Amino acid sequence: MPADMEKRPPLKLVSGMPILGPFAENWENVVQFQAKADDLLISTYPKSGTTWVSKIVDLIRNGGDTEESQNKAIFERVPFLECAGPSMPSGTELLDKLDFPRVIKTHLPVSVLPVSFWEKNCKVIYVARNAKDVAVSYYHFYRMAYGHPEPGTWDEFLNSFMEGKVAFGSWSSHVKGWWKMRQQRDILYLFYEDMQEDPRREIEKVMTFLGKDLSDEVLEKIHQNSSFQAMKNNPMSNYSTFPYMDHSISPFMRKGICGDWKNQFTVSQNEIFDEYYRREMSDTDLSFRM
Ligand code: PPS
Repeated sequence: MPADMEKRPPLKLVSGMPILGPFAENWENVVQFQAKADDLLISTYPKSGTTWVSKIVDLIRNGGDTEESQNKAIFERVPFLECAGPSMPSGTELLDKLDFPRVIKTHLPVSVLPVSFWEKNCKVIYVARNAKDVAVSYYHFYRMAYGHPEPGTWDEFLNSFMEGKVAFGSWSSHVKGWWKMRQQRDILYLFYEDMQEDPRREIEKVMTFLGKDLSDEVLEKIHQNSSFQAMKNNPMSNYSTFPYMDHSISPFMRKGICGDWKNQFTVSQNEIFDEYYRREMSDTDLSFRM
């Protein structure tokens, strides 16, 4: 960990949303960020498949050239807009230096996305994942990524998650907000569960959205190189070169499966969560496969 980094700083609020402390300090640069019309935004609630879809987009844009995609880590090729911390360039600094057209990662809900993305009508790929698997993945991520506060016990973390008192706030507002926005904007809304079910089909959806036409052979190469195992073994996509993470506590590329929540939730936690879920999702036609 960089010496000047405060270990596990508390979350701070920006526009009512909890965010990592160092991110809050760079917030003004995020608000002022000037998107360009050909920027592509990858937006997700944390732990929903951001890195996976980033890798797929990167490979598609390079026509399946795996060597090109290897010359920098994925978090440098697809900078994280609101990321900031001591001893590292912020997302906005990385983006200022990146060649155009850029691919940009964000976890921001629609309500606080910098206005330039809307003004420039940027294309967006949104990936959503079922709330139970997100909560489990997020808990293990909190444990290993010490830019976050202590997660507490799993039960405590799950309560914080349901209360929206985790970094980037409420899961349900996030997925619903972007779901609604897709009716007005150029947004490809994907589901992690669909990507698991048929990665080739979802890769083709992304390809079409990006206006590309790649051969079966290239698509198969992209499929292979973006598989969980290939990404886990690849230091350029497994976050092993990123500071502030201890992969010996829990690897970034942890399990990469659907339904891991069944190994983590108790019967009683599941009942309480189902009740929370019904309440939160009663006003939307957005649905998830658990
Ligand atoms: S982050 O930190 O919010 O950007 O994390 P994010 O990339 O959104 O999500 C991490 C979870 O996605 C899993 N993952 C994958 N699953 C299947 N296939 C591939 N290729 C893949 N790449 C990443 C990763 O393992 C995390 O999920 P869990 O459930 O913790 O394993």
